Amino acid sequence: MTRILSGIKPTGHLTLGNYLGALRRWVDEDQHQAEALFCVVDLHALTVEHDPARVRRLSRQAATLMLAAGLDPARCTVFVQSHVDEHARLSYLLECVAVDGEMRRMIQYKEKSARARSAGQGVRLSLLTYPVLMAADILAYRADEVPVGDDQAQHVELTRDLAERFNQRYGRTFVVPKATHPAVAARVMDLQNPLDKMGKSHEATAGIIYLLDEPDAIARKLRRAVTDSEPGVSYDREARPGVANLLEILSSCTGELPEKLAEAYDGGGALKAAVAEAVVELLRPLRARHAELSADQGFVDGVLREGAARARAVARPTVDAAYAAIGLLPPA
Ligand code: AQP
Repeated sequence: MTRILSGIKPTGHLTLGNYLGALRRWVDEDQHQAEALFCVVDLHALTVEHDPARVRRLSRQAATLMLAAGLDPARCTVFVQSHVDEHARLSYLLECVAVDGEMRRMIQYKEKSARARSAGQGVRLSLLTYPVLMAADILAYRADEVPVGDDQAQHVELTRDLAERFNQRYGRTFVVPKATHPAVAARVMDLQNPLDKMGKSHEATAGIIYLLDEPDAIARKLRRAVTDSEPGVSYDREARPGVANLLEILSSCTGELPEKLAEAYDGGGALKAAVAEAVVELLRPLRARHAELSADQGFVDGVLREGAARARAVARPTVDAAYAAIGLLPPA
């Protein structure tokens, strides 16, 4: 059976981008079709300036939202990355296989390091090595597929390179995984800046729909979404990124093609209202289930404890094999 691993970083409140680009497919498809592991990748949240209490809170919230969205612990493994030591153990070995230049080429590193510098903050070394830890997350489980949004494709490519290099030098240890992407809304853009993706850690929040936003806030953000001064509605990503983003979000909610949807609206106002209604309805059950689960944290903690035990049992043999293959003396 195909094995799938994917994760969410607790760097902010989960967004519509996280849902349409990743979480929804984990729930609707991946957990039914594969042996699936999903984690809150909390170690990754430490790569930028962070508030410890907030990371802890967001980690719990992300896990609760994953379950609220419909991940079923009877079908898949849900856990927190830092609860399974194998991630950090393997990351170091992969750092010994990766080279400096390939890390500096990563687009996310360039963007986030520039953001840290312009905020007058230091760039943490872990930001540079973050894709290696992500590779460890995937390779430790010998995952065949990594379902991600487009923004993570480059990191999965690096993971493949590191797996192949390690296997070639030290003997076949890892499965070389491939990234898979959803057909539509692989990249949900910021409503205020449709050339930039909707990212949960961005400081300007007006263009971001959070999964726990009230319906009024969702409608307001969509009403104020930046489009253009062209008349009518047409689907053209290059020339009309704002309108295209709205059409893609609507397409993701309704299953209709963006080109087809464009024909149904004669003005931006009507399109925005339709998107707002569709998004509010899409998120309604998730919000309700999140409220129920938040009142039962014992259940969420139990799922995470059990998930970490299962994940550890899967990862340990591979990571132990990597330690032996690279030349480390096993403990007596
Ligand atoms: N805007 C997006 N459109 C489509 N998919 C997205 N994903 C994130 N944003 C979008 C997908 O969500 C999954 C989890 O993402 P992540 O938490 O690992 O980190 P990220 O990709 O860096 O997401 P964010 O929300 O933008 O976080 P920050 O702001 O901290 O960088 C991934 O599969 C991702 O592709």
